[in-house]
Amino acid sequence: MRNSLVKLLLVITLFLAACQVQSSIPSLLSPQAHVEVIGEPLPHDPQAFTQGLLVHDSYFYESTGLVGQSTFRKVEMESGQVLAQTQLKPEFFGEGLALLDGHFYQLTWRNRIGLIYDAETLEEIGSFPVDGEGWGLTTDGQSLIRSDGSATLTWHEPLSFAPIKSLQVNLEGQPVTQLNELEYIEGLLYANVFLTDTILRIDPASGQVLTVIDASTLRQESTKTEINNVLNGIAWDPETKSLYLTGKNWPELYKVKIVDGPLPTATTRP
Ligand SMILES: [Ca+2]
Repeated sequence: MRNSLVKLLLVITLFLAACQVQSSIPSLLSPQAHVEVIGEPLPHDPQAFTQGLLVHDSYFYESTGLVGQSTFRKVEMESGQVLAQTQLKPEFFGEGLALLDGHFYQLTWRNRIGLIYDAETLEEIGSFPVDGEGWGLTTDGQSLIRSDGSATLTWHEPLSFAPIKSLQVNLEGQPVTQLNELEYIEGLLYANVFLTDTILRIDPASGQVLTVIDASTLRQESTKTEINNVLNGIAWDPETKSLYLTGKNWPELYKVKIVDGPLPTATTRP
């Protein structure tokens, strides 16, 4: 009887350990970092199923998803107030968002089309074909860079969206799939890994993961009851050199800094 109890406790312990590992990217060799929140959280529309986020001229621009609910919107940073919004066609599922040379580019997930907006008027002025799925989108200032749920990132020409090159993202020699929201920050790529609290810092030349960033401190209560309400918004303000993170249907958006080293455990945290 006692042996059975010990075995049961062991199984439960191993199960809990496995759950913890699955919630982040296991990495013993790669440099690790974690995020710390700066100041008070900013409000974020809890109805916004965030799929793309960026900062331009001190405003957030956001792409939201779900069929029948997808939008492209301009948001006041401090208040979270939606200042302008375009509702996508009901069949479109909004995804990644990038700004390049006076145009916003918004991906759709499986509609095989992307939308182009004038950056001044926010009017939709065109579209482009997408070969495959659209997940995250960002720009290095010359090309658009797309994730598609796999471990591969694809560089595209602006306007035509013609593919230029592809690159596989590897962590310790293994491809990392489910790359999602993207942000290009000072020469490096940052990517959410779908359904995890992990952001990867990636060398855009080699595809190698340089740092595994633990953002689990931001996890919302809603994530525990709705598996899809995950971390999924990375925005960099180049003017203030500030980094912002949020998630799907999260009521808050955070200004954060990335701190070297793993997240301190509860026992070592001050
Ligand atoms: Ca972004």
